[in-house]
Amino acid sequence: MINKEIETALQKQIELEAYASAYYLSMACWMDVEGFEGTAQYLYAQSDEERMHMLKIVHFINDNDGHAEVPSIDRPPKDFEDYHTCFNQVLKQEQTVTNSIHKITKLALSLDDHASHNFLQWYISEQMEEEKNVKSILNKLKIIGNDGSGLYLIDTELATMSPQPTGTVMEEKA
Ligand code: OFO
Repeated sequence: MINKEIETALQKQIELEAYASAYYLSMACWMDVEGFEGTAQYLYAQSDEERMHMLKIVHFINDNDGHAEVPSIDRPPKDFEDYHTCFNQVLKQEQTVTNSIHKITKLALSLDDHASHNFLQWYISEQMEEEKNVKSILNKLKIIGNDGSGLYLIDTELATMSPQPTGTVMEEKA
């Protein structure tokens, strides 16, 4: 049976993951209309991933005698200053999520809730991977600066780094 304090903390995490999913979706839309289709594809896929992260917590709570609640979230921004700003914000967003995961993991340990502690290890690794990926994109952006052909190249590269997001025309035809 899930510890009630952990259930409340995980419920907040559900909210954070749902917001991350909406935020990436909004950023993907902005990239799409600005002509960065490869980056949009990458961010649409990130949005799907965040929803999957949220669902994993929902199932963990429900499978352990808790009751997960569908979160109400703020609307993410629609417009972004420029390409670089988006990825700086992605890093901030990921760091917020990482901090929250670390806090809940610490709480689980202090409450001797080893099942939750074990469950959260997956999120710790996932956040490390995500932060590493964003930092690598930011490093490339530092080299590129505002060079148009550099941005074109990174946009093409990001398309190859992402799985096909759900709900695409290609997927519907398959
Ligand atoms: Fe949920 O993985 Fe990042 O935020």
